[in-house]
Amino acid sequence: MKYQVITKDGRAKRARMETVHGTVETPVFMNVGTVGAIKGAVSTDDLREIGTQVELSNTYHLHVRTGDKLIKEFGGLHRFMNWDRPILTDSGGFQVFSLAGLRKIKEEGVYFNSHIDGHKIFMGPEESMRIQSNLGSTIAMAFDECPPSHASDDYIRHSVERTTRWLARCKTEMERLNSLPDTVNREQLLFGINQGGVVEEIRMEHARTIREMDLDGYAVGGLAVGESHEEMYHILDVTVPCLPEDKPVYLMGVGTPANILEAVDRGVDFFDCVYPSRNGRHGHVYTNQGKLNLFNQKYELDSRPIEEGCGCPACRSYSRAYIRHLLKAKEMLGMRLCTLHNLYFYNTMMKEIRDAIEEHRYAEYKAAKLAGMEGSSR
Ligand code: PRF
Ligand code: ZN
Repeated sequence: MKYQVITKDGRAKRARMETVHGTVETPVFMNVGTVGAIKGAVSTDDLREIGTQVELSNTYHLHVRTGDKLIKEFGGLHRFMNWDRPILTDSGGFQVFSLAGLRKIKEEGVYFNSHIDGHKIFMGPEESMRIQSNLGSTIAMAFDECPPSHASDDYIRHSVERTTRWLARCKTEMERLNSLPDTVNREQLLFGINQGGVVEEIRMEHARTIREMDLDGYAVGGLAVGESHEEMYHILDVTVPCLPEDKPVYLMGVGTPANILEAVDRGVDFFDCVYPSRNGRHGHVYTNQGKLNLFNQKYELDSRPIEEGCGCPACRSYSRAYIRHLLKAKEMLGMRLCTLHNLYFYNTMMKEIRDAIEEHRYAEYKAAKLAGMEGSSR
């Protein structure tokens, strides 16, 4: 893996990461395909067309449905999905905490019930690394605990210490797996995850600790879980400078276009979020003038595309009126077109961000983009 900062504009970074599955130009928005498919009937052919650089899948979901062993036997997730560009897999930690039923967190890992049929599962750092190794993703995420936003400082401190011990175990297991002859991707990368809620000191201390562990990249987790936007930006302000300059920084599960514009300004490279796809399935579409709800009656005879000048498959061929009709008729095509437009909007915004940083006009770009979308950032 080679990661190179091409240029900086203030704290905003324009960088390039080379992996065994090709190059990633950052800042980048990864398109979320939890079970190895973007919800809304979006294919990997579609992803290529809308400019997706990295696809993101979830360890936990692929483990409980279909199973990572079967995917390994098939030749790995890349071959399974027919996607030859980078894939990042989330470790399962966050999904276990947000989805699974009754769970017990122990030093060795987490005992919980499957959200599909309730059967008992155990997942710890080694299990998560083995599953991600079977999937053969480009980037594996460390197994962490994302403490609830209402947790006490004392709980957060103990949780973060355990996440650090888990990270050491992830690293050891990943090195072992990458040295085995029948591993799908023997150059699988490992990103560590910073936690600490909104407690400044814990965040900074944890960032300095994991920085010493020499990982391929660093994520900031545990944000966008109920705190205010200002708290999130403040935590980024104090945490990102404690992480290495020469490694990629990933803000997990964030966010709105406004959140991304602000986080880029604080040195973040990688993003992912379900908003564009989830909003698309509900007929909420992003434009440079803010979000539209295509269910609104005012679009029933609107012959314009979702956004004038947009090059996405929806805007190239269809009117707001027709897409509104599809959504009202509950036709899958309606959700699909809105999802394609929204992902294209995010991917295009990231391209604009990269160009603006390269041309040292990021502050102006950000201000203009935010002013245009004002008041409708979600
Ligand atoms: N940890 C992991 N995945 C995540 C998060 C986290 O804290 C978040 C928090 N926004 C999203 N996805 N492993
Ligand atoms: Zn469009």
